[in-house]
Amino acid sequence: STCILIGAPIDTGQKREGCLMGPAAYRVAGLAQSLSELGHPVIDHGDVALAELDEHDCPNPAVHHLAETVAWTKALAMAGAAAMSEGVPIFLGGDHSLSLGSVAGVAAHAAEQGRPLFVLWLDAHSDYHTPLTTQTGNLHGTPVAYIAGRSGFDAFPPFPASVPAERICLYGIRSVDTAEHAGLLETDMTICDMRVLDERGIVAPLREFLDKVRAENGMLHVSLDVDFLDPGIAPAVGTTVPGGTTFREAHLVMEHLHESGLVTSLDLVELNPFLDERGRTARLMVELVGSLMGRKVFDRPTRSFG
Ligand code: DIR
Ligand code: MN
Ligand code: MN
Ligand code: MN
Repeated sequence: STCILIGAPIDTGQKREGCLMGPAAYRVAGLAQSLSELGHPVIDHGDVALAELDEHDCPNPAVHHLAETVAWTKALAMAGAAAMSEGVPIFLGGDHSLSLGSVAGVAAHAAEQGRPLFVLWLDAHSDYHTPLTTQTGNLHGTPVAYIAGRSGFDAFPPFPASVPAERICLYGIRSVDTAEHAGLLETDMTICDMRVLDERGIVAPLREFLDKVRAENGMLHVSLDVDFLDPGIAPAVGTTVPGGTTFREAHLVMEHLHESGLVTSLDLVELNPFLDERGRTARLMVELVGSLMGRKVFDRPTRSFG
C-alpha cells in the first residue's frame, strides 16, 4: 500500500523541548527508503504548518499551550482525513498531542466510509486525562479521552465520530494517574497493562483484539508511543518508564499487525532526538515500522544497532 508521510513537528503537548525534531529524525533514519525497499510507494507530504492561533481559555490553570494544541488538532485532522483516501497515513511526531488531530481525521474518514474505527494504543501511559483532569497540564496526556468522547474538550472541535471504548485497546501501559484510573474503571476499554502482557505473553491479547477488528470489518489506527518500548532500547523519549516491551516483543507486535492486514493508519510519537544516542531510537522506530509494513525476520538485512 502507498504510505503517506505527514510530519507533525509538535512539542507543545508537554514541557521538554526536542520532539519537534522528530519528523526530521525519521527522515534521516531512512523511513522512506525502508518503506520503498519493502515495495511500498511513498509520498512525503512534508511537515504540516500551523495556521494562526485562536484564543482559548481553560478552567484548569495547569493547562498550557491550549491554543497551539487546538490549532494542531484542526490542521492534522484535515491532513489526516485527506491522506486516508491516498493510502496509509504515517504521522511523524511530535509529541502524543498530535493524535488529537490524526485520529480525528482518520475517524472522520472511517465514518464517511461507514466502517467502525478501532484504535490500538501502544504506550506506557493511558493518555486518558481531559483538559480538566490533567495535573501536569501536558495535553499529550489527553488524546485517548478525546477519541473516546469524554467531556472536557470544549476548546476543541467536537470529535467527528467518537470511538466506543470497546474499540480501543491500551497495550503495554504501566503508568496511569489517579484521575485516569478512576475514569478508565467506568469504561469497557480493553486494557492490556504490562502485568497482563507479562502473564499472557505479548501475542495472545493482541490477537483477541485483532479478531474483534476483523469480525466487524473495522479500520485500525495504531498509535505507537516511543515509551511503549523499554528505555534500555529506546532512550530518546521525555517520559521513560521502566519495564517496557523488549526489542523482540515490539517487533512481534508489529509482525502480527502486518499479518493481520488490518492497519489503516499509524502515529509515531514522542521521539525526542535531542535525547537520543546517535539516532539509535529513531532507527529502532524505523525498523519497527518496517516490521509493521512487511519485513520478515528471515529477510532482515544485517544492520547494526548503536
Ligand atoms: C502523564 C502523561 N500521565 C501526564 N504522560 C505521558 O502528564 O498527564 N507521557 N503521556 O508520555
Ligand atoms: Mn512549551
Ligand atoms: Mn502517549
Ligand atoms: Mn507515553
